[in-house]
Order: sequence, then structure tokens, then C-alpha cells
Amino acid sequence: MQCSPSLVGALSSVLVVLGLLILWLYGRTPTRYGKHAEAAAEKPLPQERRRHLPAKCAWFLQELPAFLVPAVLLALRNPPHFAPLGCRLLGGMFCGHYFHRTFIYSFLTRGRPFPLHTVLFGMLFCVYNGFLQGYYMVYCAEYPDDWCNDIRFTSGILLFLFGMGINIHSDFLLRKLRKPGELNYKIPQGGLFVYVSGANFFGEILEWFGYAIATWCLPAFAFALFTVCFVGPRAYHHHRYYLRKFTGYPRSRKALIPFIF
Ligand code: NDX
Repeated sequence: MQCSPSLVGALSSVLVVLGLLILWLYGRTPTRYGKHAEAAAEKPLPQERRRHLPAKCAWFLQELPAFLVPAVLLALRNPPHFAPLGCRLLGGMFCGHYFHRTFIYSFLTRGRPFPLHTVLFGMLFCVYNGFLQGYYMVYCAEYPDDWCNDIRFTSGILLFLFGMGINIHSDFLLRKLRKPGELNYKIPQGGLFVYVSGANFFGEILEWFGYAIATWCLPAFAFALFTVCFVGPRAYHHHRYYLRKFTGYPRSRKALIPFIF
């Protein structure tokens, strides 16, 4: 396969447009899964009356393509070797994140069942994004020999690891709020939840901006922007939900960015 810069440009632009569309749609009304499925249940859409999948199964199926598609592109690389920096960044950071999300997070989650159509949209999205990131890093990315000493590379890797740490720890704190089989909501405590309601989302955003800075490429920045557009409004709606539901909810806590928003 050859690198086509116009294909990369077109797919990245679509990702940005999708992100902005989602920001416009979900800025006003929350995505209808998890705690916002409760409100949706009062006025279900026709597709929401149909089938749901258990959360473990939904997360596994939804996220698997984001791991598998770039992994297959890496394996099919001709000649197949892992030496170029782009391949190592893709394998270590992008596939590393989705390995965790697919094979660890999905088996640990204690979340609610997902509407089937949401899972299908999620899968489609992960195929698309997995292909874009994988195709670019395997076939297009070229770095100077001293890129590993560049401040963008080192700061990006550190930001990615820092964000991943926050994200995994915050998802762990959320999981600990429930015993197996429970589906009720409690006030998140500890870690970065002391400062924000969407600590896991804040970590996810840092992660993808770290990846974008370390790889310094259009597809990665497009995905980081998409992440802000999708999880940003979700953090905001979670925050409003908590303020409505819990009278004792800490007033100093922000929605997404500590001390700011
Ligand atoms: N999956 C990213 N729109 C999404 C799936 C849905 O990885 O087509 C984006 C991802 C997809 C979405 C994905 C893209 C856009 C789609 C959408 C479906 C429709 C939409 C395709 C791919 C679409 C159009 C048509 C416009 C194009 O019961 P519960 O489930 O609420 O339990 C929760 C629990 N919990 C609590 N427990 C007790 N007490 C409390 N107070 C609790 N609060 C929460 O914790 C869950 O079990 C768990 C986490 O819940 P929550 O709501 O905090 O996080 P969640 O949204 O479930 O995300 C989980 C993790 C998190 O780390 C987050 O950062 C990451 O996944 N994530 C999520 C979404 C997208 C994404 C990352 C990214 O863009 N990078």
C-alpha cells in the first residue's frame, strides 16, 4: 500500500467535522447511554425500545476494531517490521490504549446495558479511526532520526502516560462505587474527582493530546479534537446530573478542567 496524503487529509477532515457535529448535537442533549439513558427511558427513541447488550459485551465489541485494525495494518506492512518510529508509536501508544480498553476495561466494567444501535455506531467509529491512525502511522509517517530527542516527542509521551494514569485510576474509582450487580449512582470520591466530575474524561483528553504532540500529525490532532468534542459535553452533562441528583454535591467541583470549567 502507498501513502495517499489526500486520503489522510480527507479522512482527518471528516473526523473533525464529525466531532463538531457531535459537539453541536450533544452540547445540548446528552449521549443516550449510561446515566443519561435513565432520562432517555422516559421518551425512548424507536431504536432504543429494541435490543440492548450487556456493558461488558458492548465495550468489547465496540472498542475491538480500534485495536484490531491498526494491528492488522502493522502486521500486513510489507516488509513486516516494527522498526520505523511511526509503527512503534502506533503499536505502543494507540494499540496499547485500545488493548486496555478492549481486553481489560470491558471485562471489569459494572456499567448499564447499551442500546445495540449505539454499539454499532461505536464499532463503525472505531473501524474508521483505527484505519485512519493505523494507515497514517504505518504508511505515511516519517520522522527525523533525532525525533526521540525532540521536546514534542518527550512532552507528548509524558502527557499521554499522565493522562492514561488519570483515566485508568478514575475509571477504577467509578467502578469501586458499585458492588457487582448494582446499577445505582453515587458521588465519585478521591483522585481527580475531588476537582472535577469528569476526571476519567479529563485523563482521556490529556492522553490523546499527548499522542498528537508526540506523533505531530494531522490524524492524531483530529482524533484529540474529536475526543474533546465527545467527552467534553459528556463531562458537562454528568456534572449537571450530579448537581440535580445530590443536594450535598461539592459546589467547588468543576465539570471537566480543574478550577476552570
Ligand atoms: N466509545 C469513544 N453519534 C464511544 C462509544 C459510543 O471509546 O454515532 C467514542 C469511545 C460512541 C462514541 C465512542 C462515538 C460517537 C458515537 C457513540 C455512540 C453514538 C455516537 C458513535 C466510540 C454517534 C452520531 C450519530 C452523532 C455520529 O451505569 P453506567 O454505564 O453509567 O456506569 C458507569 C460508571 N459510573 C458510575 N458508577 C457509579 N456511580 C457513578 N456516579 C458513576 N458514574 C459513572 O462508570 C460506567 O460503567 C463507568 C464509566 O462511565 P462514564 O459515563 O463516566 O464513562 P463512559 O462514557 O462510559 O466512558 C468510559 C471510558 C472513559 O474512560 C472515557 O474516557 C472513554 O471510555 N471514552 C468514551 C467515549 C469515547 C472516548 C473515550 C473517546 O472519544 N476517546
